[in-house]
Amino acid sequence: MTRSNSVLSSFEDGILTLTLNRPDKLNAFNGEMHMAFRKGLERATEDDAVRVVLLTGAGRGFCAGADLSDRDSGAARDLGQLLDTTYNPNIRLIRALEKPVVCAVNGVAAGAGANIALACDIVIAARSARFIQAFAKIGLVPDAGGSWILPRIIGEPRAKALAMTAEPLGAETAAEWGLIWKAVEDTALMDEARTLAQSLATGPTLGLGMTKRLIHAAGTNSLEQQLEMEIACQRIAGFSADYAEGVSAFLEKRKATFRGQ
Ligand code: T3D
Repeated sequence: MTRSNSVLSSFEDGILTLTLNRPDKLNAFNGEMHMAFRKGLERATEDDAVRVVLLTGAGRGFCAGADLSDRDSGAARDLGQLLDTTYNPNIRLIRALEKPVVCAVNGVAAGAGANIALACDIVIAARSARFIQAFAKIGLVPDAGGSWILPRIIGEPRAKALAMTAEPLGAETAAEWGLIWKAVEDTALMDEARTLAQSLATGPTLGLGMTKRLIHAAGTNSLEQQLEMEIACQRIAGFSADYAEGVSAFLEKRKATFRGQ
């Protein structure tokens, strides 16, 4: 395990686990934490041994968004520039990473903390967790990609209501609305998340990465463009070692051993 002051990073069996670690502040982001998180995501991008990222939080919260405790109330500050250099590069890294990113939301996810979770590929939350678009409470707008992803996955009416009221949304309702994959018992969260990560880490990483790329592209592609993209990706997948192994394993009635290539 390597330790920055604010993000714990451990690597085992193809899984890079990143744990947001400022529990006394419900893992709210300060500058150092943004940089440590970015380092972890860059490692996930560059290191072929990493086949899955598992993101979670230490303590009772997942992430309370921006650390507001270092702000002088009323002091002017260019938050646009702050987003440009902190949250946005990390959201881009999560979305562009051609490997699954599993998010285990262990407690409250507020503001940018909620939207970082929603940028991940498969989100599992503890039943007691809440998602709060807290921005309106302090006069801000949804950021960290929230204004983009919320209407896409839950539709405008619910996205607007969540963003304008800043009402907490419980994990079970979040799952019913399709905002996340599922809500599980608090005590089962990390076991479920690790089991899922282990299964993905022994999966056909190349194909899983292209699956992510295809699903992202579907948001803006026409059917024709998407069909063309499926041809291109399936061509690559069809020449992969994992496809050959998957078919052999099926024919030989055994479990496939995918190498992610
Ligand atoms: O400004 C920019 O950087 C631009 C980018 C903005 C992106 C954003 O994320 S804006 C939204 C910022 N986040 C919030 O507004 C959420 C603020 N927090 C809360 O509303 C509540 O803490 C929660 C609803 C998340 C949880 O409530 P609760 O009752 O479970 O816990 P608590 O008692 O409020 O918090 C526990 C501790 O964490 C407490 O510290 P203390 O009193 O024990 O010393 C609290 O101050 C601290 N904490 C919680 N959130 C933050 C925080 N400290 C700093 N920054 C926080 N965001």
